[in-house]
Amino acid sequence: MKIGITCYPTYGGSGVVATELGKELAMLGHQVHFISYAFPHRLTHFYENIFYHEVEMSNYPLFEHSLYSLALTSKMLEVIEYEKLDILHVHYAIPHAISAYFAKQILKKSSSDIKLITTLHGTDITLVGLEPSFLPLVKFSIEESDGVTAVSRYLKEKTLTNYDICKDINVIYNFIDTDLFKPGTNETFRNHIAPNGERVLVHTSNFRVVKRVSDAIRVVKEVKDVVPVKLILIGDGPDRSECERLTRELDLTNDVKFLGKQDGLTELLNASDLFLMPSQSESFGLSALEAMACGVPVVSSSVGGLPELIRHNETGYIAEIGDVSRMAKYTIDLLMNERKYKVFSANSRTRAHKKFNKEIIIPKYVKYYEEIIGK
Ligand code: GMT
Repeated sequence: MKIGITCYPTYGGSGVVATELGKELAMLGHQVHFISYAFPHRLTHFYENIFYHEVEMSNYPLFEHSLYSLALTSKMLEVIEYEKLDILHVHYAIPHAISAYFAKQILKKSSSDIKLITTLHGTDITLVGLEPSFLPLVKFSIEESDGVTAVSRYLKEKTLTNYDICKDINVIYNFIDTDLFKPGTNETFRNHIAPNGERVLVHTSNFRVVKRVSDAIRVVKEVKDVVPVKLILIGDGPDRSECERLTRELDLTNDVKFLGKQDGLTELLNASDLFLMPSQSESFGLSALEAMACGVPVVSSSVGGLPELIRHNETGYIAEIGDVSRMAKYTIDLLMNERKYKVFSANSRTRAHKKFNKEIIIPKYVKYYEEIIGK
């Protein structure tokens, strides 16, 4: 098959999923064409079957605001027509699904039969998509897609109810390469971050307000008097300065370390004992899955698709949003009970491997492509 993929190319789970999917499809012998505004950061080296098409932006002085959606449509048109794509698979509805719809309509005149698949990832449905200026567009683009997938059952239900849509949405969970994300040790970093044998908590995100990173910091405040811990915070974003201020206010500057954006996530997870995900909204929680695959149990909030990923009292614990004291209690419970910890750690790895391994999920996408092409 010849497959076009449009996604956000830099940081963020939807771009990671889209790029890893493209790599796997290419390895299966399909031809993959990425169409975006920048080179996807997970394409770390040259892949024979992968091509990249950058969206060209016009900077005509009259256009005070960027016309990215239209420029994207133009690039889609070009790639669909000249590369003879079978499928255009867009990740994150806004604006990708709308741009793709226009491209498909324009190409109808040249009797192109491109199939359009939209994968819904999260805030495209639960947050920004609900803004009055976007809602009708999101609803329309979902209804007009030839196929739609959602990364959790929760997100599927939210889409159907929030947008009053009657459509078959295929739930295909996010996936992970469990040969890359696997348990291991990283004593060098562990000794550096926790020189006195403290336990290491970790959180990684794009530091948006929905991630509630400040709750992870407050958990440290409650845990550290019972179990000595360090918290490493990986990633960057709008809420980081506020989190740094809170860390100073709570007198935790020695216990909470902001590492910023990092590559080498597996090494950092291998130096960690427990992952905190206190999000306000989370349709799946790919970073929690990465931790689980490394045998790191997760303490999370009970939102969105997280209960489909994390098994309460088996692979981790789930608490109400904002219930910092309960999250702290669960953290202490796991860190103080070595036997239980080992069981949870093994369960996390097993669940990641058995249910969310790429070997299980990628064939679901391929099957779905075939089904949509066959329609
Ligand atoms: O929807 C977003 O906030 C952005 C998106 C991203 O690009 O990071 O995250 C969503 O997609 C991920 C991959 O499918 C999911 O693992 C995240 O849970 C989801 N984020 C939210 O729902 C907040």
